[in-house]
Order: sequence, then C-alpha cells, then structure tokens
Amino acid sequence: MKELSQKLLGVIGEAEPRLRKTNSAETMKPVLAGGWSRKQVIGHLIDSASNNHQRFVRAALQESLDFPGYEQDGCVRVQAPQEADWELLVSLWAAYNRYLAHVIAHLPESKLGTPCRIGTGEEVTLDFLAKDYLRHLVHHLRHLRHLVHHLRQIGAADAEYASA
Ligand code: NI
Repeated sequence: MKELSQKLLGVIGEAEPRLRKTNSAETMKPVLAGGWSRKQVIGHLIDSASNNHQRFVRAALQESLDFPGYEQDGCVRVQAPQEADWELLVSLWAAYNRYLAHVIAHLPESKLGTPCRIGTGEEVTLDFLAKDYLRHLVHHLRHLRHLVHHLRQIGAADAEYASA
C-alpha cells in the first residue's frame, strides 16, 4: 500500500495550493448550474475521507466488514459546508488525507483481501476500497480542473467557473 499512499500524497500536494488560491466568492457558486459548489464538493470529500477511514481501520481489524453506505446529498445538507470557512474546509481535507495516506501505508498486507460490503453494494476487498477511495477523489478534482481548462479553451477565462 506504500505506492497508493504516495499517490494520495502527490494528489493532495498538487491540489491543495490550487484550492487555497480559489477566490472566496467562487467557492460558493455551483460548479455546474444546479450542482454543488466547491465548498460542497470539498465537504463531500471530507465525508468520503471520514467514511473510508472507518472502513479501512475496521476492515483491518475484522474478518469481514459490513458498513453502511452514506447518502451524499443528505450528508452535505446536514453539515452545511456551504456556510463553513473555505480555509477550514481545505485544511481539514488536506490534513485528513495526509493522515489517511499514513494509515493506508500501514494497512497489513495480510488484511488486504478482507471481504467488505458497503451498503447494498457488491462484496469487494479492502484493497479495492483503498484504491477506489483515490479514484473517487481524483474524479472530483479532475472534474473541477477540466471544467476550467475547457472554459479557458473556449475563451471563457473570466466565466464564473474559471477559478479552480
Ligand atoms: Ni462523489
């Protein structure tokens, strides 16, 4: 898991300064019309980190893991990241992920095959969950970035979405 841990640290190291530079008004606006703002996306990624933290640790301690899924829209609504400070969100998200990278690096090799069921999903292994965690994180970060690149290409550098 050392390699996955290093990749996670690399992704956070690359994204964190870019997120910190985001103009504060931009962090509140929907990234796409009707969708989540950057604050809500980071709030969602903090949920993902905390849920996966518990999955990883429990799966490493148990023979198998049955863990509830999480309702992403409900989680964001209840926690109201929209009203939280952007710096706080980014700092927590970055620090939580750096700690998770440490946890991932220490997951015992012998437990990577632990069968895990999340909500009503198919049975997967702890190894899969850890790799899938990074895939999900990268998916959301790419979504923010590619949108910006695309808007710049079409000459919309000053459009409301262009500050990721
Ligand atoms: Ni997601």
